[in-house]
Amino acid sequence: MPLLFVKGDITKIKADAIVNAANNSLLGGGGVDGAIHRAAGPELLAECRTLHGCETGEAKITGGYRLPCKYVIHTVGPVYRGGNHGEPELLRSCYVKSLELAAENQCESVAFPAISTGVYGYPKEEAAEIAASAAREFLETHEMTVLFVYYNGAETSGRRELSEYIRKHWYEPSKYNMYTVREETAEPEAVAEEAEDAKPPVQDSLSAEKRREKEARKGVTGLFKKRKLTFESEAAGSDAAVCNRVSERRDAYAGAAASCQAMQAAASKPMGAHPDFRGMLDESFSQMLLRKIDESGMTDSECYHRANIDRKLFSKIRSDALYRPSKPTAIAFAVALQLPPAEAEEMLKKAGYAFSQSSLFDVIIRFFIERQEYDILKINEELFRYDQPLLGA
Ligand code: AR6
Repeated sequence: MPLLFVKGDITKIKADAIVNAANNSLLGGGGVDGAIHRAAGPELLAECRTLHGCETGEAKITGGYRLPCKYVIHTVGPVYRGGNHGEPELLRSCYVKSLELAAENQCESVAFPAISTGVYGYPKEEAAEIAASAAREFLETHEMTVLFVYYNGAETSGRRELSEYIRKHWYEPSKYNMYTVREETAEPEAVAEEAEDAKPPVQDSLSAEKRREKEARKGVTGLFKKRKLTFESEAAGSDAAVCNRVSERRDAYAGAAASCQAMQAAASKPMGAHPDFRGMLDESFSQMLLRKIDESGMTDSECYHRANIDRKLFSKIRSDALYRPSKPTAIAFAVALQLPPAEAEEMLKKAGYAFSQSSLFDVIIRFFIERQEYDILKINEELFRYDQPLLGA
């Protein structure tokens, strides 16, 4: 049931069915249509001839021939003429009819290109919204994996506020320089030494011997510093290493702070007033998730659908109180439950994670949670645009 985004060429996708953005004749053309016919071979055209065309907004199915899929579903998107000529309904219908055909043919996975957004000129952002909402609605009642294949990754144009937010909040690892690294790692002696070095020289008052001694010391210090700088610039060069170190430390602090708070809370309770020690045990991720689902009034399936998580994974989490989900899965549930920022952070902490400013993924998620925007498909579209892991399965 998940909805996924992939970059690439749809003719290479190994799904049960791929969808072709065809024209009314179904006899091939340019764009994705041309690419599909070229990759499938002439047998596809021969079968298409037997179908006698297709109406706009409808879909027809053929074999996949030399493609790595069982079927090709041909659908004809509307030509965009300003949006007031039934284009949204027709485009939606392309997705719905194609999905229905896939289900009738027992497909477990189906891949779509961005129909009508090429030669037919449909604005990419609007087309992406229609595609996502049609697929989402369909997936509420069907178990299927739907892939949206973006050919050059530019089928949607992205949110300007998000890019501004990222610029402001992302502690971009590649921008780490030795000074920022140093802030993280500086030891008091190093700082003192630097301050000492910055003082103007007072050589006049030194004897020749003392001067020699000082020079020698400076030499050693210089050497030491050089080595230190080398180490630092190496660390700065290895973005991932620096990033990991910093976020590990932040995670550790977050963990320590949480335990501290828990201890303080436990200590502030009067002795003997709480004989039930279960209250003092930490609630696990799975327990918190189930509690939050109950509190929200959602059913389990509503929740995992909204989280873009499949039923099997949800059952695993449900039946194992100590299950430790991946960070994207934990966040997917926080988003599905529409948790405000503090609770989302708490849920993440239960799974052993914390938000970090040095992670682009985290910054994007925070952008949406702070604005209380919980549409997982929109979040995934942006994550996808920035080459980040997607939420859910
Ligand atoms: N894989 C995935 N997506 C692709 C590929 C590919 N190999 N090639 C192009 N796209 P278009 P339309 C994307 O023009 O607008 C044909 O001639 C492309 O970037 O193929 O529905 C038909 O015969 C774009 O976002 O289809 C019709 O006459 C999207 O696929 C007419 O074009 C759709 O672009 C249909 O026009």
